Amino acid sequence: MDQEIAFLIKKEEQRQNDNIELIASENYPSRDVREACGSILMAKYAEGYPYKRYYGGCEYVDEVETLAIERAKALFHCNYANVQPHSGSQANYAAYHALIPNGSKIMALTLNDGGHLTHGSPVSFSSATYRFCFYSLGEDGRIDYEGLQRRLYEEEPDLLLAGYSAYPFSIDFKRMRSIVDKFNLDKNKHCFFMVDMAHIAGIVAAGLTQNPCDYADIVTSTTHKTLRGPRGGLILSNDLELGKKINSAVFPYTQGGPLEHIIAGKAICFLEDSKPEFKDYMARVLENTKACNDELSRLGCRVSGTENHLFLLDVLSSYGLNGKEAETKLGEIGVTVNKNMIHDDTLPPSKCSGIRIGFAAATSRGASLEDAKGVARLIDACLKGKESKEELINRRKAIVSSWADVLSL
Ligand code: DSN
Repeated sequence: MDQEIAFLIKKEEQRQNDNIELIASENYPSRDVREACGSILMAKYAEGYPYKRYYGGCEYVDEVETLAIERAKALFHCNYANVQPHSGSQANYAAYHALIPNGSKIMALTLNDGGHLTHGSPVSFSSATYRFCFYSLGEDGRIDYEGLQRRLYEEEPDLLLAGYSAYPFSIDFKRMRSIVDKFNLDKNKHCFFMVDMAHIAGIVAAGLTQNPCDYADIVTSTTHKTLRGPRGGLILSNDLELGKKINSAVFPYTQGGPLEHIIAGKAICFLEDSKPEFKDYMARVLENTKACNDELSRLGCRVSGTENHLFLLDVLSSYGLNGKEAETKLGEIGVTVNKNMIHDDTLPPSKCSGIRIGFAAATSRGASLEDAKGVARLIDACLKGKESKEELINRRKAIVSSWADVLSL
């Protein structure tokens, strides 16, 4: 009926099929997930929680949400899950509220070093509601755990926050827990430890990195990045008393009616992610990301290195371009990335010295190790500006030609 919107959806589908998608926070959900999210469940109001709703007629959505909760708990080996947050930002909002009163102090990593808007950026609710202080990365671009410990004793925060949006290395959650425990003991404090695992949730689900649920008081996530689910948020814990506070913090404190159609999509994604095929997929994501990083390094570029699904390419020192320029040049040949601050960045966030490259989405479509290296060579050729746009576009088309259609996944 609505030709204008139908046309735009078709164009976006075509763009997704034609392009090489390297935005590290994007991915393609399965057809089952998409169908659940477009289902008639979206017509149902269900404020409250399963079997304790403010509306009648919730008998089926109660079962949907219960399945989503149980599958999330099984996938991440924890005792409590809230599947209602509409997004990662809202999950963080509710998690902070459940843990600490307004005005409390949170210690996080800055946005410039790979943090997130909700981790204390001046333009986010987080810095208006809480006092933030920050820890930083070491010279090598990795978390400086000793520096973090020093900052904890200097700042005496009420909450330590880990988990990042542009950090290419594994995170030692176990070490952070022991730093917080020691601080609490030495100072007779009760600093909480929270992890926002939105970017790496799929790697955690596949058992290929430390599970923050084993160490943090609360773990928040999104479901649409490495997890390959619908767009949405998730909160996990092993503390059932805290779980009651999280429930009230999500509804009614920050949200109204849950999106039961999206919760159905989350339930399907948690089931898909529990299969051996998902573990294989996630291992391939890590291999592809490393192959692309290493090939760019072999070509003489300054790259961050990687132990997860993303890495950073310093386009300023490698090509004399800023991140915005590199993003635009690559966009013109159908390679989609985002500009990103790098660890020792000298440019403002509107320009940045780097781009962030992730392989979760491309691997979902079937990108091989050879493709990952080919993508590196394509990026290099494009940013060097030595080939015509037409030649570069043909190279991109050749790489994508064997990949799956995004609607077939
Ligand atoms: N905006 C997301 C990202 O691109 O990493 C994080 O929420």
